[in-house]
Amino acid sequence: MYTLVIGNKNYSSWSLRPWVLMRTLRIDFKELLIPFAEPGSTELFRQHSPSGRVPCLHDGELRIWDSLAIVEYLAERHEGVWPAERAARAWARSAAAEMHSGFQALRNTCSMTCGQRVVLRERPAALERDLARLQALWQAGLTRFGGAFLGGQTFTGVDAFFAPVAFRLQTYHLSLDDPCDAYVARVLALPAMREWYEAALREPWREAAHERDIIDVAAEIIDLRQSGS
Ligand SMILES: N[C@@H](CCC(=O)N[C@@H](CS)C(=O)NCC(=O)O)C(=O)O
Repeated sequence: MYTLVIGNKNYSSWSLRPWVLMRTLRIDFKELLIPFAEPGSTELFRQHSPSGRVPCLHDGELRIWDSLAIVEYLAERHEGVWPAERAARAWARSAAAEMHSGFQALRNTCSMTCGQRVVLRERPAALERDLARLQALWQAGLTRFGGAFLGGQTFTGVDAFFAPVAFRLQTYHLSLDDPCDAYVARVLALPAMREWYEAALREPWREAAHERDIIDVAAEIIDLRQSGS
């Protein structure tokens, strides 16, 4: 059986991608969660992942690190990781790659924290540009392939790549147009997303660097995490 090594569910956007894909596609795996910045965690990250970063998939002796490499590895072994239709698959891979290497302002201003609700102090122009591109990209996928999801009727790798964005939009009260907001609601309602979210709320860890990133951009914060303030 696979083992998927991940970080904190509240913060680790990269970990969420393969996790939600594997859960939704019913690809069996054991989860190994290593919390950030706990005593010994740096050594554990290095022990379980060649890059010292998560996610990392273990398949027997094989180590596959980086969320995009993991999804491509899974696509070689399991049906449904990418859309079946060639044009949809090409589009889905392009959109996932764009997410993987882009959307810096969205990532930097709105770091993932599933269990908080944050009113931003300001919305920098670069963030507005990322949101406009996100909306155009999602509109294209939703209209072109006629599905509830970006590459068609079923949840595939491209949706997994944007799943952390759904949490970010919820956390920071960011809204797009109606079809895109409906897509966000659909993604957030998936059983796997609910499972991740509930687990994030129960996590006891607070990592100083992540918490600081959020305080730095916030005008107002509501913490929904257990024992949150
Ligand atoms: N491009 C990588 C990024 C992985 C990454 O940056 N992971 C972060 C957590 S979300 C990490 O492991 N940070 C630990 C550290 O920097 O020590 C991927 O897609 O997997």
